[in-house]
Amino acid sequence: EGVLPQEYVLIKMEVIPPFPPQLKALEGKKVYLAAATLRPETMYGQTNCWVLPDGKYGAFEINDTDVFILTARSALNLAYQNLSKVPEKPTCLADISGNDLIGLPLKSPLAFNGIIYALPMMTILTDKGTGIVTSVPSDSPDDFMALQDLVTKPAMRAKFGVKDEWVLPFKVVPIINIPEFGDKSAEKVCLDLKIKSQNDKEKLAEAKRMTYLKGFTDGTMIVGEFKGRKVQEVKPLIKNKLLEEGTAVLYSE
Ligand code: A2H
Repeated sequence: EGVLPQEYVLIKMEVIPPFPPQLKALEGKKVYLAAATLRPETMYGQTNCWVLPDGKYGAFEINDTDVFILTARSALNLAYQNLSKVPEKPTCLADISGNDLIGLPLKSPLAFNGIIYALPMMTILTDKGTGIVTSVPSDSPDDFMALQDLVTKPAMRAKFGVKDEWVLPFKVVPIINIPEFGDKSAEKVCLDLKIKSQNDKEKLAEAKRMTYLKGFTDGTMIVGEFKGRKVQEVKPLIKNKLLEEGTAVLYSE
């Protein structure tokens, strides 16, 4: 962890009822997978959610109605940020493994896709953010490659019980134009660098370096309420809109 705290936006990805057996203890509650992001302006392009199959998660009471699924570590931090039913004390209603989350249907704010699914990603760190990541393959090289892996590898889908209809047809949703990279910057850079898989760490770091800053400084929104405006300008506006409508909360660590 760095010296300065990192502030994330937690996107409330709502689990659509009826709940599967492993979530039955949560019946009647509003249950969300809480995904930590630094790019709230990209939420229009969400295609799925990522969980770590071997990851340990819990369902934590945030207030009288809402339950967040995330790591115990992040639940403890949230409890010290006014995001726990009992102040400074996380209350866990159920222990859940990443594998239990795979295939959950979700409704996520701003996403053009009405229903998206929780899918396995191997490179999620459990000591960063919430351990839940929302997937925007148009603008995130990690997300593009993880989805590409599932799409091109039937054995990987079989291993994790991923149904074909959760990943196929694979459609990147273009949301931001970067003059140098076009409307699907992550896809372009992954192809240009010939990245083979989500585990190609060095090349993915390079892809992220190439796209991350450019998306912010040179990107223009091509969809949504702020279409035609610079990413730099609308990022705080979209963040505040999500916070005000209650579909996201701030989280620092
Ligand atoms: B970002 P930083 Cl479109 N393990 O959100 C691995 N990755 C994680 C994570 C974890 N535990 N928690 C969050 N992340 C991802 C959107 C996005 C992101 C786009 C482009 C780039 C990008 C959609 N995924 O991140 O190490 C989340 O993915 C580029 C780094 O704290 C989060 O923002 O800087 C970002 O990594 C936080 O990474």
